[in-house]
Amino acid sequence: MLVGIVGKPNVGKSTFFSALTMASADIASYPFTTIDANRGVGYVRGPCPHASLGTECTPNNSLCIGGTRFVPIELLDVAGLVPDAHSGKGLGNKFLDDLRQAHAFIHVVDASGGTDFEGNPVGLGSHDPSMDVNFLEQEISHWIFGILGKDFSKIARQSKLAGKKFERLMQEKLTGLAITEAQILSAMRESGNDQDASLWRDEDLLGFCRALQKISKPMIVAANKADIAPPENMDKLEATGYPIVPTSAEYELALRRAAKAGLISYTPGSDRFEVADRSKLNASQLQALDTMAEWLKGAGGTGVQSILEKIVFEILNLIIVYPVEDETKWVDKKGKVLPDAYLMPRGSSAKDLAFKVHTDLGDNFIRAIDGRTHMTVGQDHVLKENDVVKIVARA
Ligand SMILES: Nc1nc2c(ncn2[C@@H]2O[C@H](COP(=O)(O)OP(=O)(O)O)[C@@H](O)[C@H]2O)c(=O)[nH]1
Ligand SMILES: [Mg+2]
Repeated sequence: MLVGIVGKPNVGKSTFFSALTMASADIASYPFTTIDANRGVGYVRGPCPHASLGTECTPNNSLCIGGTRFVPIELLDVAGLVPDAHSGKGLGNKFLDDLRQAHAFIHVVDASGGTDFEGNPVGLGSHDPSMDVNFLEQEISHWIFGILGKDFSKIARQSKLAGKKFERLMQEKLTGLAITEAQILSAMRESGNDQDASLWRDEDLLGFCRALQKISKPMIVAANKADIAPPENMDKLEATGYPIVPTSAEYELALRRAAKAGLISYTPGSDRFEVADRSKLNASQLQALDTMAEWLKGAGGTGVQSILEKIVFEILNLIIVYPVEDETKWVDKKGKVLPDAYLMPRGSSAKDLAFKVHTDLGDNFIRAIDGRTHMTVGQDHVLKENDVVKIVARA
């Protein structure tokens, strides 16, 4: 799962990325990966089922701290995007290339209104941030249009004459964009373009690309710099109809740093923190912490951790499930307890999980066993949040 952090320059993308990928003191004691300067790992959280087992777990692909399972999400800090990037403006094409693999985007905007369209600093409140919200989706759909447009009439002809599946040909054309055939079919339905593709006009294709962007690369807006944003800007952003979460990347980063240095105890996502020992801090540190504490209380948290969880659990609509080899002890072949946490789309079946673990396991699927009820279930059995499941397959 890869989430791209996107937006124009100077809105706080890198601050956001640093905060999300900064391991807390607890996490840092586990081996984890920083992939490179702008690719790193953040986490989403769920309650670990080990509590109901009565033994500790021994995770493999995720972490467990105090009963909370941390499931890694790859994050990409993308170079700043300016309007008309799809036609090569700014770092346009490099930027778009970076986004190919992303499954979703966090669009960071400067809710304080202190940066213009190009990302230059301007007086606080002088730029309306709601003007920034739309352009990014347009860039992405124009970019998809640019890729399909060139060969579209050929694809349409091929599918008609050779009887090849249209969505298969389209998907091949979009190879590497992390777009599935099912998403292409839904985009055709949603944009009302499900008739013979050789009859599509340019605007039909663009409509299709818009729908495909929304379905395959969903977006959530981080109304960043919320710590200094005028309230009316939040209202303007809300009025765009996009999912909006007020965030302060700056505060989140400061809090994670302070926690790492042992000055405070702070759980990302929380609306409070504890100062370890006030006598160890100087007056300006204390004042900075008090300002943040006051703001956090009103805002309910910095929004940085919660926006990642919102996009994963609510917008991508994923659930965490745990495949095991032994449905009574919840272990794998090597005896590791609840080794792997998988993110699966809500509504996935037992067989989908088998395929996710390994193609062979999917191909040879016989049945599954629910680790809690010990009931046997069939391939179509729909998985629930936090399920522990054994897959039985032909050897
Ligand atoms: N007040 C405030 N400033 C922020 C926040 N996030 C980032 N900044 C500041 O905005 C400027 C640009 O941040 P940066 O992360 O480099 O933006 P990028 O160009 O989008 O990657 C820096 O001066 C940051 O300190 C925030 O949440 N609140
Ligand atoms: Mg940056």
